[in-house]
Amino acid sequence: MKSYTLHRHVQLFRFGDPFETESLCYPGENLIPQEEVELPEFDIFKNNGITVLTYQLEKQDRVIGLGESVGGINKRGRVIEAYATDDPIHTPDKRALYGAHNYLFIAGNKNLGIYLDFPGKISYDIGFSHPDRMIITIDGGDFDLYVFRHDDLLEAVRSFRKLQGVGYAPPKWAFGNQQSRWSYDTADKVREVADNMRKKWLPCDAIYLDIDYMENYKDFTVDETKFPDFRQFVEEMKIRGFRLIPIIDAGVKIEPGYHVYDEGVEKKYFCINEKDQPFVAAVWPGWVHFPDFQQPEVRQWFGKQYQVLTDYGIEGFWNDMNEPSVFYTEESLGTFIQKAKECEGKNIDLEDFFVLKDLFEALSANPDAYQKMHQISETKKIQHHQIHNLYGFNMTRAAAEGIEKIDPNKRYLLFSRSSFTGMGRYAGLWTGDNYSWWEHILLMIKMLPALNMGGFLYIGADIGGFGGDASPDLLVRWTQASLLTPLFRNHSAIGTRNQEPYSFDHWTTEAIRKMLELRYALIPYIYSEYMKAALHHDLYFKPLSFEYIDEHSMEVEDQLLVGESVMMAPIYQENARGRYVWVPEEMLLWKTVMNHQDEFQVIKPGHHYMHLELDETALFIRKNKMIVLAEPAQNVDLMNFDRLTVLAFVDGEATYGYYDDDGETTNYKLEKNIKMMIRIRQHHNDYQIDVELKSSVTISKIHFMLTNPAGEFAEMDYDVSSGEIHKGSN
Ligand code: MIG
Repeated sequence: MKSYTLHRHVQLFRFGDPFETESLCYPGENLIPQEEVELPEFDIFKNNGITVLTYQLEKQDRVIGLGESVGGINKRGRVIEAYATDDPIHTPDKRALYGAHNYLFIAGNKNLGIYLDFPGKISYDIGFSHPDRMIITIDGGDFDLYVFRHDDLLEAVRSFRKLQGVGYAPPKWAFGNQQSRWSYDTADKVREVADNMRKKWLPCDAIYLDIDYMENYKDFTVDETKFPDFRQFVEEMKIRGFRLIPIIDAGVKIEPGYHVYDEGVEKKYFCINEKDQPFVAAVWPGWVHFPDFQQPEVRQWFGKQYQVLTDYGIEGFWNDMNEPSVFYTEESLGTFIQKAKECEGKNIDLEDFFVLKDLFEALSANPDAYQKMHQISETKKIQHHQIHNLYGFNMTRAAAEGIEKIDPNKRYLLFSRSSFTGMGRYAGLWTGDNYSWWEHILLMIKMLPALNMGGFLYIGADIGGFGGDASPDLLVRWTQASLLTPLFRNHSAIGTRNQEPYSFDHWTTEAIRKMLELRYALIPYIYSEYMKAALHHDLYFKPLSFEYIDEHSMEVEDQLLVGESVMMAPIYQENARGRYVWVPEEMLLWKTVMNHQDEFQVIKPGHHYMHLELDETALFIRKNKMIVLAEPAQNVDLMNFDRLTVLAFVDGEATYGYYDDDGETTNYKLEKNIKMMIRIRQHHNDYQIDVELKSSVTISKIHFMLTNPAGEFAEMDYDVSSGEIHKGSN
């Protein structure tokens, strides 16, 4: 083991000769090894190619991070596995989901952060086998261990994030409402969704195309029988204010004559089997090959294919099935069929029955396929299993780099299902196949900050739940809970009940419209906070414990801080007409109610039961903080960001740096785009407002809505051209 100091608080411990994952992007080659190696926090044990790191947990230690996984914000008591898995049933016992996120932060008397840069399987037993031990089992002996020793947790996260580079910047319209379903499988069905959205005045920016838009599930093809004149159709929808977002799957259909297949075979771009033949597996298209995204040349080639769709006018994609998901292989299918034949006509006993059943279930037990599949890394043939967790990351990197070449100045929407640390530079992610279960609203809330810690910022869950049937109240509450998630998309599985916002009764549609309008009103704040977090290695979603040190804030698992000014505490319980909220400091409650005026109320620190009927949404504005709002519109392009409203809770003095940019080009440097600095000084019910604007800014009017700790409310208008403030106006 060698050790290096990267920074006063950051050390790298290199075990053996690690595989270069490229998850981080600092210049590693300049490292100078140190003599003394010290890693006092861990006991290290190596056996049979496996490395076990053991950490002694103290009673009060909380373990947070590990990205996409079931469980709480505090993962203590669980086993979590980093091994990208397509598992559509996220029950509490599940250990692995789609992404592999090897970072965690131990918060207690001493704070410690770690990142394990290793592309294979790792398991984290966090006080499960033994209550005060964290046992990390690494399926190998060659890896990098980064240790972050900061007193402040947020600083530790920032240090980790800095090593990854700046975060992905989506176009601004990607913060609007998006509607999806598996599938709107014809142009007319897509039109119907668009019609309904506009007819019911439901703001929406994008409609999704799931696998059925393709010709026999072949990537980069469009089925002209279902989508005649696709180019024209994309344009028609764009004129109506909707972007179409097609899905791209990892597997390439085996079909001579299909150009992606032909070229891939000819140039040896696919993953191979033990005999160096392209590896064969089955997914939606039937038999497929998987591109070997480990090879830079393959990434370039695959990335270029996206142009087929951008040439049609497409501006966003979602990459799916890139764990990669395998339904079955020739071998697993063969074994099953053979056993089934043996049983045919026989009076089979229970043992045979269970063997048969297990074989059937094992058809999609991917680990076997991952052992047999191989990839090439710098001329070396490597078993896919060893580098399994990089697959989705590299597919998405391929897409991002390809798209960037198509138009270097344009931002595209891109997100992926599978991921690895570092992918947050290239794209966002969605949390995969959740269910229309109330429990999954809470699971989403818990996952958001854990994902942010790993640099995944453009994130969201399928609103309303993917599997199963959504009830109208579930959809309403889920929409409220997602109000501030950067990716805001309603999506549902084939065969489930329709759950578009207009699919239920009139009341539900109205309640959701109110929420969507609130979402759009919040876009200036969401965008400002998102971009600052991406460019400044910050957290957009934070557990309360990152800002408040009282004992309750350490424990809260169902409230989050969002950006610098807001606390959210959504309802995620069926039939609830309110909930308990922990308010760690005095805050301003902003309650929106359908068909009523908004309500504002100063809330004292403490535990509060908040009444919130189904059509009521609460947001909390932190003390001496503010949020920036705009008038909602039917889509983001139609919004006017020149007339803004600032909602502030001021006790003495509040300041805010508002970020904005053109929302579509790659010209998004942080300093340049802090478009205004706002300072509000309060004395009783008197306010002094200073707005410092960048010269290029087109903002013309700002409406201020101010509350002081006495709960007194004041409104005033700031006219930018004259610099004058008019009090009491509306
Ligand atoms: O095997 O493309 O997570 O969002 O709708 C299912 C169909 C494949 C899984 C994705 C889901 C998508 C679905 N896909």
